[in-house]
Amino acid sequence: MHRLTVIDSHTAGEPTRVVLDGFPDLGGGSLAQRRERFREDFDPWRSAIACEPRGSDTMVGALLQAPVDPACAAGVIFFNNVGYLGMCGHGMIGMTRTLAHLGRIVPGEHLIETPVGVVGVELHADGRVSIDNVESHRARTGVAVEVPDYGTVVGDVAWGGNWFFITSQSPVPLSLAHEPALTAYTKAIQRAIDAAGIGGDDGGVIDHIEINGAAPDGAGQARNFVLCPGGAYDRSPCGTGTSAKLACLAADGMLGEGERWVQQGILGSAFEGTYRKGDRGVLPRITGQAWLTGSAEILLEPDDPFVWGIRGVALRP
Ligand code: PYC
Repeated sequence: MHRLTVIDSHTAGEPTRVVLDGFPDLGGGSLAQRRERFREDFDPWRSAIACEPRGSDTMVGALLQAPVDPACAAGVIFFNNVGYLGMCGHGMIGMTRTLAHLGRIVPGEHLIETPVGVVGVELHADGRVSIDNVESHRARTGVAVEVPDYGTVVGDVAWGGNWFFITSQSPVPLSLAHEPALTAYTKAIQRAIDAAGIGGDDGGVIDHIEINGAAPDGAGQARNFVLCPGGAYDRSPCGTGTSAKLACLAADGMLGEGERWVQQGILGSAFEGTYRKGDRGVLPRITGQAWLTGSAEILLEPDDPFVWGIRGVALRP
């Protein structure tokens, strides 16, 4: 029997499972190289940890790694029910909360290595966490996609640590009661984007679809609905999605440097965002809060027919 030590948390409703011990050695090299080794040689471990029966379609795993740069407090590789994430905002907030719980970091600023670059985190004395995300930018605006049953949908393609297609068009209000309709709509957009071969400006796959509009609760804030690659919607406002949105707002001149943006997710829980100007786009700072939900030993019994998890199905082959 194999044992893995994990700590679970949720950030604004979206779960994170930090893997502390028991994972096979991925060797040295950059976090991007180690993520490729994880993908090629140890992918069943991903589904064993993130998928049912131990996880769920919404679970994001965070494999703790030793950083290459000694100035960093830790390294991390994020993964989910169908694959790997470049960065994960809610996951970084959850992991920071977990490192604080373990006494590995104290309130203040720290650096964390990810496969897409170094991210700054600030643990505040009140338990909130700010992340200084990777530079985010809008690659294209006014991208029109023909979406069967929905017609022409126009949106932006933007990077926030993952690639997003962001539209303000929604067939229904952005409330949880409409989740099945929002999921069906965003899945249809994802299929149309794949069919049209639309990608990021580095050739990266757009694997997150975000609808962004006014919150229907009268708070005067923005609300989003974000479809993640494995077909589940983000319960949080999505840290990388909020970063991509900040890049679009900055490019449109609708939000100034240092101005505060409150971004609700579909549950109504919120992140705060601000940005500084970057070389190419914006340097987003996203603030939110995570709560611990569990501390466990995951057991992998060799004769369990689902020892490697019930695998999720990605929206694309
Ligand atoms: O918070 O960046 C995020 C995120 C990505 C996927 C799920 N959450």
